[in-house]
Amino acid sequence: MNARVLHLIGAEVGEGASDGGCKWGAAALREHGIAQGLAATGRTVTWGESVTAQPRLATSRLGAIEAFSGELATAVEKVLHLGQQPLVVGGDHSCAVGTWSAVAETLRPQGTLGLIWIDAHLDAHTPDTSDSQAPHGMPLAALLGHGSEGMTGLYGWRGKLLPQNVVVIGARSYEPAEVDLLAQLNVRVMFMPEVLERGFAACFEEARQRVQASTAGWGISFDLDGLDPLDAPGTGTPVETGIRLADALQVLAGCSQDPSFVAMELTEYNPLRDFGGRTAQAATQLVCAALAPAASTLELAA
Ligand code: HAR
Ligand code: MN
Ligand code: MN
Ligand code: MN
Repeated sequence: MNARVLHLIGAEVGEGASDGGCKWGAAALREHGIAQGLAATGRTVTWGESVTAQPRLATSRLGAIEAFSGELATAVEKVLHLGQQPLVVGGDHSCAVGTWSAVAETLRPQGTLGLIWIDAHLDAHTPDTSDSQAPHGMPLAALLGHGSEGMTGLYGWRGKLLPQNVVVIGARSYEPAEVDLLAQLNVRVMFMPEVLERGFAACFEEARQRVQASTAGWGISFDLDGLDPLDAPGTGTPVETGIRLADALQVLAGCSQDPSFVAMELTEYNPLRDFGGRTAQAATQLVCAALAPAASTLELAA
């Protein structure tokens, strides 16, 4: 079973998006009982401090995200050094820079980081290509080493993710410059038509094998807008025809039991658009499925 303490870190950031509602996502999920839900699966759960973006201290939106990324990375690194498993609860998806930079830095003595990126978007803009200039449209490019110095250069090195170690699943809303960058780098992108044709299970299995091969550890960055808005309407930027919740729950079940699974991140929950709390429920179910210890191995270990 997964005996590691699961350590939730709130990433209170909405400044990366045009609609700042995701800033309240972590607090709302905490209020909703996401930690209690996880504890009920049998995991030992702790919720430390949340990290809050401070736009007033920055001269630009990008500057605010850069400063926040460093602070979040420090919090995530601390949790990893304790031997615990981080679950970063967003927050807009710009938080991925801090989360995965810290994981990559911590894994560095052993090897590289593998990452499954579930999202309706590609998040592969740089400040040079983005029309919206929204930093939450840039974190994947930044982790691959492309973008502003403040987003790419945490810990003094670039390329936290190697192109062959990341797979994007569920993309269906993007601009040509993002497709070009990822194609040029040879990143495997499973666009939504492929997911619909092959099924999410087959896609996730291929992705898992790829991110596990020759890496020192792997994780999942789950942007809730990867799900179909029928199941998760409460996100910053919903896009129709996504991954169905029932499929995601079945496929992610128990994936953190893999000894090389290091961390998870859940992003883009916007409580201001979550009428009736359906998305908070979906988000809770998702992390519970992915992070639950196996009932059978739990008995073996006892
Ligand atoms: N591609 C658009 C932009 O850069 C959309 C931004 C991304 N939104 C997200 N990220 N929710 O996954 O403006
Ligand atoms: Mn995203
Ligand atoms: Mn370290
Ligand atoms: Mn998205």
